[in-house]
Amino acid sequence: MDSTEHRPRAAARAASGLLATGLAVAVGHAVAGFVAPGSSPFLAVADSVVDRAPAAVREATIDALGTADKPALMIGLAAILVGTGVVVGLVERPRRPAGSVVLAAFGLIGVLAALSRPTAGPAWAVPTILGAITAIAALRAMITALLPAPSAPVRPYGAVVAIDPRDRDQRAPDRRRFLVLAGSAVAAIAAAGTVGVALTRRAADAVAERTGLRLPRVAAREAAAPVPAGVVPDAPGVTPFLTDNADFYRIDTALRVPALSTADWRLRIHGMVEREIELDWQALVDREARERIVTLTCVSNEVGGDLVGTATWTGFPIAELLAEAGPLPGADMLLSTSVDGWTAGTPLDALTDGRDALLAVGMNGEPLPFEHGYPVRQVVPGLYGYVSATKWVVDWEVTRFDRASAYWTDRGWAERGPIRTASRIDRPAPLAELPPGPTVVAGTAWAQRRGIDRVEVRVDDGPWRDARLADEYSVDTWRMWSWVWDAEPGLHTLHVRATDSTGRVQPEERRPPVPSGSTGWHNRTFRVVAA
Ligand SMILES: Nc1nc2c(c(=O)[nH]1)N[C@H]1C(S)=C(S)[C@@H](COP(=O)(O)O)O[C@H]1N2
Ligand SMILES: [Mo]
Repeated sequence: MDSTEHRPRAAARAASGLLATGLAVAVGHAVAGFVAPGSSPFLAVADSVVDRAPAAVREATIDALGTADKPALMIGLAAILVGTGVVVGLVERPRRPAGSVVLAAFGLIGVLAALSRPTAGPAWAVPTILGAITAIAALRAMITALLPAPSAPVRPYGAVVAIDPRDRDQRAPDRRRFLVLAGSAVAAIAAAGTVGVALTRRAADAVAERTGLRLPRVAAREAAAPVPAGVVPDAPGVTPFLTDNADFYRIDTALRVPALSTADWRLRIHGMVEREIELDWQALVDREARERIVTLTCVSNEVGGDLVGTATWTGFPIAELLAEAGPLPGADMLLSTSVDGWTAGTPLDALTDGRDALLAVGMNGEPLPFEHGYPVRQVVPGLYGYVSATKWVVDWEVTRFDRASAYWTDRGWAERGPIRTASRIDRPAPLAELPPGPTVVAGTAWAQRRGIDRVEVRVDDGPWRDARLADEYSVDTWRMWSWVWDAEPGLHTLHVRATDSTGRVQPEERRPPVPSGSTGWHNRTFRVVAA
């Protein structure tokens, strides 16, 4: 090719690569603003590097750089991206898209980093994928403008060799087109970058704040009773009594997890009250905190499902806050609203009858994870989450069931949502192939507020047998059980059913979760084969 064209063209190609890489980061960051801040490719990779760095390296860099280790990491990553961008531009050819392959590989790293974050869901891959696709499309367009590929060979017409004029045009670099493309890329980076920063800054602030937040101190008399070892059966692989935050089921309508900081949090208590109250974070945490272990359950849980979990919650009694506002006679519902507009209607008596209904700020000793309602949510023993467990709660209206309705009740779910008695087989795993002989079958059962008094297991059409109940922690937590089955060869189906402390046996009839929670006995089938 023409050597006089070489230098400017190399610079322009490098610029193409840089712009494409910049687009990937900016578009990824902007889309992350709508998904979750942590899903931004740049932030996800930075966070993954921090998490994966061996402790010694981490400490050495923090020693050397003090608190500048985060900015230093960011600058390091930015430098790697600039270098990569230049290379991407220089190696890309219209017919040999090596630069595009490098961008795709970086995209894959970004996707893996985002998906490996502790709270990631499948949607966390989207920002990086969209960023990478935009970048590759832009790179291809710019490089094609700079290095047009001869599209069709020169066609011979009889003895005369004619050059199709369109082919000739396509062979000349189209500087104007390149400049338009590059200018658009700069504008797109600026726009996406601005959107991304605007959308993620508050979130980033909240993330930083949460990391440094100390939970309110809990006086010894308000601490949760210790969990005795006997609350879980002594067998390998049983469901733990306390559910880790990372394993805790998550149900909400939020496409974007709200990132509300404690500084921006307020709770307005109004409606049928003697005094309207507005609480800020400090006014909340200045109160006496308590800690309680409560099992939360989702009304959408199918028979045998896992939309149930138990955590130690740190918070403040809802009853005391309500008492300060002074509900007026005739009020029977607390309509709570989250910062993203979701609502729940909770019977006032469930909040004031002495049960441990909490305005919670901590979950298993940590500030609430964002997905679980940071900075403040409700936890009410005995009621399904859709009528009680408002996350990111900012508004309480004391009202009446005949005047107000809430998000899910407007969509056909029951107005009141007491938790039904349920039981579940957790081990052996579904469809497991087992050797004959004694086999530990274990699981959990719950009937919050009432407590579990009995769990029975049945093999095929045999008689019901009493399972061994693990210790009860409280009537508001699930109760584990185990049963030793003398497994005989063949295909066997085990059923489980629980009885609550009122003597009511869990009904056999299978009903779907709508409108007030599923019913029916859970079963699992196993094949027992002699070795
Ligand atoms: N703001 C808000 N809070 C909410 C919901 C919601 O969609 N939005 N879902 C509720 C439902 S249906 C349940 S079961 C619980 C689940 O809480 P978790 O995600 O912390 O497990 O949150 C409740 N709180
Ligand atoms: Mo739920």
